[in-house]
Amino acid sequence: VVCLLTAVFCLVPQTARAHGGATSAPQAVTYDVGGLQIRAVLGAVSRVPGTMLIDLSLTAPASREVPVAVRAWASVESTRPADPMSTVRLLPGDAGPYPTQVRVDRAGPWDIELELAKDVGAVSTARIPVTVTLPLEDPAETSRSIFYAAAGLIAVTGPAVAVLARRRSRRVPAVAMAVTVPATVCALAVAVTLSVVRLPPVDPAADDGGSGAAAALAANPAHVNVGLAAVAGQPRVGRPTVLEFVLTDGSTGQPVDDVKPHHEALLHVAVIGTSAQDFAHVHPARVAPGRYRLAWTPTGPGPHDVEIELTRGLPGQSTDLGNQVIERTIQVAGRTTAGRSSGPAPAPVGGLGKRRVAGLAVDVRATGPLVAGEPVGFEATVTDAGRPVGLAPWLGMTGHLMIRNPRTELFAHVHAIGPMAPVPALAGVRTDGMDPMEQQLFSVRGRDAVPDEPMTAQDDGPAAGDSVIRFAYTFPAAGRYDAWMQFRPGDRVVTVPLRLEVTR
Ligand SMILES: [Cu+2]
Repeated sequence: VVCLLTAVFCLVPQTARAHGGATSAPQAVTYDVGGLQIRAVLGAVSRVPGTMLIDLSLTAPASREVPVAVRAWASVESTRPADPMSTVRLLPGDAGPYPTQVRVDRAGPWDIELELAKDVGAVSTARIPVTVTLPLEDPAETSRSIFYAAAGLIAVTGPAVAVLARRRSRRVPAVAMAVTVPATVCALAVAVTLSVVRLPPVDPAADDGGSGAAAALAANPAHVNVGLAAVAGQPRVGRPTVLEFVLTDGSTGQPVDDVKPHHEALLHVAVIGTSAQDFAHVHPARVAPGRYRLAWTPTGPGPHDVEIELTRGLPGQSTDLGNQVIERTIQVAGRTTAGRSSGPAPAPVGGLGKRRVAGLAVDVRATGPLVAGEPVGFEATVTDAGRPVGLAPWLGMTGHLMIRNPRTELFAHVHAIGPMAPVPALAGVRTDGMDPMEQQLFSVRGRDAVPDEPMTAQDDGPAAGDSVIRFAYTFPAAGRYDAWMQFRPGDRVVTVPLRLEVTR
């Protein structure tokens, strides 16, 4: 019966509802929710019942106090959150971090819910999927302990029973002998063997390629279908709307909930209008398994390409199944509203060279001509009144570069070369994190690799290297490309729209 049940269980197709994330190591998830960009760092859980430490921080501080209720839900289907919930008050002008904690009483899938005050906007709730894994979960160790205990018990009691029976001159029943003697021999053999031959410990994080389903998934990650719709009809220029993303598995049709945080978000979404200035890099909030929502106010009319970037993973494991970029288009009604008063003026679109963006001087250079099929390096220096600007990490690194060719529908998301956050203050060119091709592109010879950098009298201030970001990319074909370079000088994100001509 047991064999039959096992066989049936193995034959039941695995659904795509596996939970994302893991707490075997701290993980960061960023959501655009309630008009804020909130980054939550979830700490590892060492035992259950126990606490999960959570730090909330903001890319840009709130303009007024915003209370956030933080709750842990024991599973996606649970109707009752674990007690107690905690409340964080995001203060005006303070980007955090705001430390808090929730209580978890079991291993397995959890949802960490952030509920902002209702008046922050249409999307005020977000849930972070996390799989609580405990560090001492080692099935091999447990089974070995049971073996030792049982073997020891039999090895002691077997001969003891026989000796006692002999002493009292009673005949030991034949059945007892028939059981005890072989059992004793077996137990001794097992105990001796196990104590001599140490089985290799099982590392749950490394248990991926072994199981058939996991190996099959890793070899052929199922495509994600993304349904995209505006919740309240067609979006209009200047009118706040809510976009809903519904993720289903390409093979099972089940909601996709095994999305892993990559570069500190579950979904990275670029919304690109017909003008290069009509661009947003955002992170929709997960509201339910496979369901994400984004509050969005279109700034331009016409078709908008929505590039959705995600990585699926196996629950509780470090393995990921590779990146997918899914493109959708959404139509925006209305007309271009020249000279809108709300928000800062859009940055000018330009090629390589110097420009002013958001009060900063940005100089974008390339290591060589932009030729199809040849690697090229981009380098941007950000200064404020001639002084280097310290760039803070954003989404795990110092800079992002999105590249788009509307004619060929190419979309690329390139990350700044260099170490992942937290970025220490370094002077000159960072060679750690550069591969040989990148080192060659930037012809790294040491500090003199950045001649334009004002490096005098700055030894104790923000390091010069912190105001320079570098990217490497190979354009696949000639043509005109739109690109957006993004970085974070302090408590805001600056976007530099670029128009690049690539020759054959
Ligand atoms: Cu992103």
